[in-house]
Amino acid sequence: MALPTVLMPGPMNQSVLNGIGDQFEVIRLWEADDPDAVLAERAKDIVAVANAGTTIDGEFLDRLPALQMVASFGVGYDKIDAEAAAERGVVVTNTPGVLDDEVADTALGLLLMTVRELPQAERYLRAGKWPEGSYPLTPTRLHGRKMGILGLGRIGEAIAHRAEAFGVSVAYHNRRQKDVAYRYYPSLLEMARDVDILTVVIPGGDDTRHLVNAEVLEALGPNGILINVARGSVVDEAALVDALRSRTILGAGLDVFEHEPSIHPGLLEVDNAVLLPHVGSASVPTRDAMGALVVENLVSWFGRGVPVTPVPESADLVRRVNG
Ligand code: 8YV
Repeated sequence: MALPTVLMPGPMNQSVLNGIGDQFEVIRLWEADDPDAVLAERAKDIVAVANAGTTIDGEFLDRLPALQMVASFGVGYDKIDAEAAAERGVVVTNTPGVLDDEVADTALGLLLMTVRELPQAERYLRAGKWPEGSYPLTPTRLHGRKMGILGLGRIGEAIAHRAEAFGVSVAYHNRRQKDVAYRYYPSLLEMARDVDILTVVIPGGDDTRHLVNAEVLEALGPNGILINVARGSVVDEAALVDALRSRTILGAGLDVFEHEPSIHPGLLEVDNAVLLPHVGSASVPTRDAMGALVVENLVSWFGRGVPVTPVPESADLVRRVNG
């Protein structure tokens, strides 16, 4: 019997290829000389897409009439139109849970780097400046600060636990209050006024675009630190550059950017921003665990008709399929 055909639009973690290689036929689209021709020729065979970062919208889905599943690598799936997929009977899965600790560790590392200017201090040493005098004292410190988490999901809670261990108190803003001990703010602006660290962990997409704007940054204030490990689109980057230049806020630690991998030139110029190249989940064991979950979703769906980690937009469809 022919193996089910999986389309891979772009390169993925090797663990995905290793995991599905002998159970599926994999079309490695990025290696094709004429990807459109390959898609047209193989469209009727393609039952799944294994995806890492390619935009999948209604138009793309319409080209694949036999498609049943989009198995996405990563917890964020803002590049996939999951509602359009559900309308077409296509289940979307992501990889939640397995990267929470890694991303939370990165967030705390980034926060410490930003507040205590650790990358700048390291650059000072490497530039041979230490013999001329000590690195200047940092204007502030971490413990005793108040963190407001924008998007208290699983990663947000992992960040909250770590923040508390560093002597930082925690509050949060979500659309709805959760059953947790942290103070809830129905208004992001009010939370920004009351805290001096704003940590962005909310999903990207149209609903959250530019939630962190000039007004929120102004409210965060001159002692305020912005940390973003979610999606660049949540922050109005032009407003952030203005706020960093004018010292409306003290500093920013960013792992994600609006137009990554292009970086706003203003961010590269300011000395009060720490910038990382989207490495939140980027360790071999964590990326392997994410890859394994992509594989589990494909194997489970095509073996038993049950996705392991469907996204909420696919919930009704899964219920209907499974009776
Ligand atoms: C990865 C991420 O960088 O999980 C996410 O949403 O942003 C990261 O873990 C991304 O999935 C790589 O494709």
